[in-house]
Amino acid sequence: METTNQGNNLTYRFPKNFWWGSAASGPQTEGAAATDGRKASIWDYWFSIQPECFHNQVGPANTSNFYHQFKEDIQLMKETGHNSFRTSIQWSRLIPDGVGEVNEKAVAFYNQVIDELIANGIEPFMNLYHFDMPMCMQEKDGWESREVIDAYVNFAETCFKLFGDRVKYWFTFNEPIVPVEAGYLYNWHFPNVVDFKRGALVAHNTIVAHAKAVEVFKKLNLPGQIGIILNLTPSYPRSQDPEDVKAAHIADLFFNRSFLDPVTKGEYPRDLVEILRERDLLPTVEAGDLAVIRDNPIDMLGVNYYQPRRVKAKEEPAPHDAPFMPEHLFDPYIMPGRKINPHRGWEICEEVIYDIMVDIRDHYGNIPFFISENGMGVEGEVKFRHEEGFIEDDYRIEFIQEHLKWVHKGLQEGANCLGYHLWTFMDNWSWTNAYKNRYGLVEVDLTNNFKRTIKKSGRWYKRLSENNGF
Ligand code: BGP
Repeated sequence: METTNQGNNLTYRFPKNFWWGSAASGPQTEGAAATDGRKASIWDYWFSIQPECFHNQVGPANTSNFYHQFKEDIQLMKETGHNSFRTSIQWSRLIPDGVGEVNEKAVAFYNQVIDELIANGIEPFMNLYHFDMPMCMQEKDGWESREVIDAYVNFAETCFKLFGDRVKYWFTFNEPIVPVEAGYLYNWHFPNVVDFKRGALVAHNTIVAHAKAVEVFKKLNLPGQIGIILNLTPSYPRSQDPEDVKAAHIADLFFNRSFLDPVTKGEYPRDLVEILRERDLLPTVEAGDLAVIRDNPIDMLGVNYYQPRRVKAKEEPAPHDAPFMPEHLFDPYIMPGRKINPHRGWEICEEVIYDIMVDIRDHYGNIPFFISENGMGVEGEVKFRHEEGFIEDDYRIEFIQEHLKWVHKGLQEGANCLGYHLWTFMDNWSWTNAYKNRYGLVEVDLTNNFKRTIKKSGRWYKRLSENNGF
């Protein structure tokens, strides 16, 4: 595909030094799960006891083989126009027992990845937690335990000291609400608990762990910046009827502002606290927790955007004896005519990315942020194989363009957006969906030694980045 608008003739031009790249995570790409001293995370353990919970029973042992192919991959990042790339350090690789001895082989691996990225002109962005609790820490009750908070902060400090001379952009967590929803509310992920109050404790303790890691980072006085990556799902009411509007407000409190407010403004939204207090659902807050949250706002925010949340006022009240769920306060609303990605079941609504930008500009002090994930998972992409061998994924190019048009508009209107990272660089392992839906700019052939082939979108992404627009 040729871009018609090249060089000076661009319709959408982005600011100088805009970050073009992609995001991935250690557990979804490294593979080598039992290699060089790494120990199990909850994913390895869960797969060992319930492989049927994973698409085609494909587990996390050999995800995409980045551990062995990272040099080749970094060349492919160059070929697909990356000037920045995010991955995560696996706690279970760096400190296999959760606390204590640091695994020197893991240090060597992450050092090589970081150095190789920098040598190729790609800025490394490092995240410290991507749903991947070490199993030994889960055995101590995971995020319900204060001991695990301390262990995580020690892990974070170890990472800052080992790699902070070169990594300038750090993130404490990716989508910290997902382990709460998936692990403690909706029974999607291990430990498969359904208990709102325990979920609330997991959420609070995660935020405390985040704030303490930020505090440690600041004390070390390193050259970089630190933030967190949140998946924002703006809530839209079915109508402007006050009951629908209220339902949307409540959904927003639970699913966005529960994390966004404490990490940026240093406090929980008062109306959320009230809703929980009235129902006796507030988690235990220990002395000093609120102060550490208040005193450690982030430097910059990563925003993962995939889909909006549409809600309406409750039609039937929830049964009295049912254990509390957020959906007792609103109903999901299926908007007629919505556009859906049928492979993932997620709505595609591009202008929402602009609404997020305006919200951050107007209600969050216009803090620096970037789009840290956005992307489209498609099943059965091999049917789009071109006769020359690459996957002709025009739908992905269009998906990116349509979102970028709105990012561009937000930028023109003053939003402080520093870049755009696609989910993801190469096809990788997507949790319980395993390799069902493919998101990459680069194809990974699982039947042929993880062979990489750049897709049409990857070639297009390079031109996008080189032209700094389209
Ligand atoms: C985000 C996660 C990623 C990635 C992506 C795609 O929520 O941060 O890890 O998996 O979603 O979603 P999925 O893999 O569920 O299709």
